[in-house]
Amino acid sequence: MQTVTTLRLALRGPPSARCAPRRFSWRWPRTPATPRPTRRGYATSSADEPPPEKPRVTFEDKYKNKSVVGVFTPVSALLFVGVGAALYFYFDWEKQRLQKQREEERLSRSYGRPTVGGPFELTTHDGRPFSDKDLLGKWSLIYFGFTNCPDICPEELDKMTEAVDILDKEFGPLVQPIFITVDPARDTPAQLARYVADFHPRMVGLRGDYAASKAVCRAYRVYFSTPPGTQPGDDYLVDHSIYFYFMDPDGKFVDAFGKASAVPDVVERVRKEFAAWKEERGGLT
Ligand SMILES: [Cu+2]
Repeated sequence: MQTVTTLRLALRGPPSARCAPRRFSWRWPRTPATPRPTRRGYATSSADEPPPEKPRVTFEDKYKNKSVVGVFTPVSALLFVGVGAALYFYFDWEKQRLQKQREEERLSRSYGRPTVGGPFELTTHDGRPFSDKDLLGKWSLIYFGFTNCPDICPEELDKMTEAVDILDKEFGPLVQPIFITVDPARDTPAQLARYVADFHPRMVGLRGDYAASKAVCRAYRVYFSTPPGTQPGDDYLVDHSIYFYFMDPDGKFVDAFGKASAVPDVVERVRKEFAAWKEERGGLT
C-alpha cells in the first residue's frame, strides 16, 4: 500500500506544484494591433499584465509625415518637372502668337489707311516756314477752313480745341493743333494770328499762295472752291470739305473726324492710337 501511494505521488508530483497558479510567459510581439492568443481564443488584455501603451500619434504627425513622403516621391517630382516644362512651352508659344498678331495688326493698320498727306511748304501765322517735315516727331490734328466762315469752321475748331485740351491734361502737350487756310487771298498772316489765338494758344495757322494751298489740299484730299472772279475785299464763302485729320509722329494719316464725330469720339480715338503706338514703340513720340 505504501508503495502504491509513493508511486501516485511520484506520478502527480508534489501537491504544491499541482496547486501553484499557472504562469504563462509568452514571447509574443506586443504591438497594439496584434492581440495575444489565449487558449480560448484572442484576448485584448491580460489579467496580470497592463495593456500595452499605444504610441501617441497626433493629428499633425499623421498627416505631416504622410505629406512629406507623399510629395517627394520620384513620380511626383517627375510630374512637377513635366507640368513646369509644359507651362513654360505654353507661355512661350502664347507670347510668340501675340507678337505675331500684333505685327499683323500693325501691318493691316498701315496698309488699310488711305494715303492722306504728303509734302507741302507753307508759312506760319507768325511768318516762319513750315513744311511736312515739321510734322515729324509729333502728333497733330489738322483742320482746313477759312477765317470768314460764319459757323462751320468755328464749330469744328471749337471741337478740335476741346479735344486737345482734354488730351493736354491727360498726356501733356503732345498733340499739335493746326489750321490751314483754304482762302489765302483774305487770310493774311495777321488775320490768321488773331483767328488761331481765339481757339488755342498752341494752334498754328498755316497759309501759302493759291498754288501752295491747292497742293496741300490735294495731298490731304480736301476739296475747296472759291467763287470765280472774287477780289480779296469781297464778301464770299468758300465751299470746302469739313474734316480734321489726325496724323502720327511719322507724318502718316491715322484718322479723319467729320461733323458727326463728337469730342469724346476724337479723344477716345486718339487714346486708342496712343495705346497701340506705345505698345509697339515703347513711347508716344
Ligand atoms: Cu468753314
